[in-house]
Amino acid sequence: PYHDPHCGGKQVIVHLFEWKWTDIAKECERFLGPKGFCGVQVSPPMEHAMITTDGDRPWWERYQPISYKLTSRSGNEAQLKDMVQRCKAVGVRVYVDAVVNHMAGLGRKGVGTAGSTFDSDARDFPGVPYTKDNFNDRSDCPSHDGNVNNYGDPKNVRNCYLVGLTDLDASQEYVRDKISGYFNHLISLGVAGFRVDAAKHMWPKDLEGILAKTHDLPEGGRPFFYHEVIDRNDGAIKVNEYFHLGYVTEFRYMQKVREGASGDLGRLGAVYDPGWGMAPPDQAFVFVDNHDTQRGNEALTYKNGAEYKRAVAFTLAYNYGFTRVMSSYYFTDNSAGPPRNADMSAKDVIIKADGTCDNGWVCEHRWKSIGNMAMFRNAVTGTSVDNFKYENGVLSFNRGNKGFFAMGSNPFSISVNTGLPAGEYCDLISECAQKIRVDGSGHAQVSPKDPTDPFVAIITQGGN
Ligand code: AAO
Repeated sequence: PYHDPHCGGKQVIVHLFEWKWTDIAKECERFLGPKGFCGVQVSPPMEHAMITTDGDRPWWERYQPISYKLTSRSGNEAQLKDMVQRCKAVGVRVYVDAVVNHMAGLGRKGVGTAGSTFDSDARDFPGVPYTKDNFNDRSDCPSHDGNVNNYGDPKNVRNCYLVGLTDLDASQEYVRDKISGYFNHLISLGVAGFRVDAAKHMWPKDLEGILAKTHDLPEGGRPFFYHEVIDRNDGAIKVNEYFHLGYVTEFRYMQKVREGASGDLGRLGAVYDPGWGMAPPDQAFVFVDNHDTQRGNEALTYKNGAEYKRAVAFTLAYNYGFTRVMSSYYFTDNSAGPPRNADMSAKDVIIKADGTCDNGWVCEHRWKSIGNMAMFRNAVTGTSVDNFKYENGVLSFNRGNKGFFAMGSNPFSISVNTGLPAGEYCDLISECAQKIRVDGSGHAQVSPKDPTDPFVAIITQGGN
């Protein structure tokens, strides 16, 4: 029931990490709507701590809630509402990154981005309000220091403090009311769903209680939910505990797609490994990197260039899971916040004449072999992967009789069975700068238009 993103059957979400609401509204109108994106995951919109380190403000301060007032580094409630409505008007929905497992970290006190006072050590958050009675205390947590430190024990994972973040006791009706009240406020503004941050650290039955108090969307239907549950079959918490509550993040996909895209592309045919406990396609929420893993060593990111493009384009072409594309800002320091002005506000996203971004924003979603694949995925929904083939460094397959995709580590020219009916189809990657001619037997001569971007993607519906 929580698996419908409410975007008219479209299939791709983009995470516009740390973008301002005013910029997202414009991006929906000028790019995401026309390109067929389903929606945008936005950074946490609630009031958060302001953490100044070395004169900077780290991105991760936004994962330390102070209240559910909608004033954050990305903008205020009026701007949020305007964004949600303008995006919706062009068929693009907004999904909120919901930080509801905890409030700000121990040792912090002061004022949040909406002006609320707080004192974490006293568990006092008057902007909600939450008091010390609303948090898990040491008697609920089996670890010695009160922090999560044993992923083999569900009680430790869910009752202790994740990196010292004050852990809410969501078994309480009062806490469930406050969290669902936050969701309901956002739903009333037009938000269509939520990423639940640190869902692994929440009891599924508590999430059930919260969702039971969460309203339908104004236009009908349950909101869309995807839960951040990091499961590599190496701990006590399994993704399947959350299947009835929505999609689950599938981190094993991230690892598999990296292995495939970095070497023998043929291995990509085995990215879904049910034997490893990976979520089935209709439960898995998949991505090549996210805002955490792009700061570690385990994922491909924009810094990997061609390999990264292969991983993302493949993810969108293949038939596993519900997909999210990452859109970043350039960084070297893992804590560094978004490109910012002297007053700490995020810089505007500037679009250059060639359609790429400026002012420190990477905009992976505007790279041709990524942004143009949303339309491909929409068009081939529900079809199987056929004629999967890896030969002479080129991977190709078709999606039923609706689409054909090919990519290589190098420029290529192949004669191939596309599985498609005869016709002349636009190559989506080149934005129709070339057409691919399929003959009566389904065969075509296929090569990338731009040799530096070795991808070809064609669809039959609306693609000619
Ligand atoms: C900041 C400071 C801390 C300070 C704290 C409180 O950095 O030093 O103590 O404030 O003042 C973000 C930042 C944090 C930041 C926090 C609050 O990343 O650094 O703390 O904001 O400002 C676990 C959770 C998962 C979580 C992830 C980061 O399960 O939910 O850690 N992700 C979300 C967000 C994230 C955010 C929060 C949660 C908090 O996406 O941005 O934090 O709101 C294992 C476990 C995983 C665990 C990882 C990392 O994974 O299985 O559950 O994730 O470890 O601890 C191998 C293993 C695999 C392992 C993996 C690690 O592959 O097989 O088991 O490596 O990648």
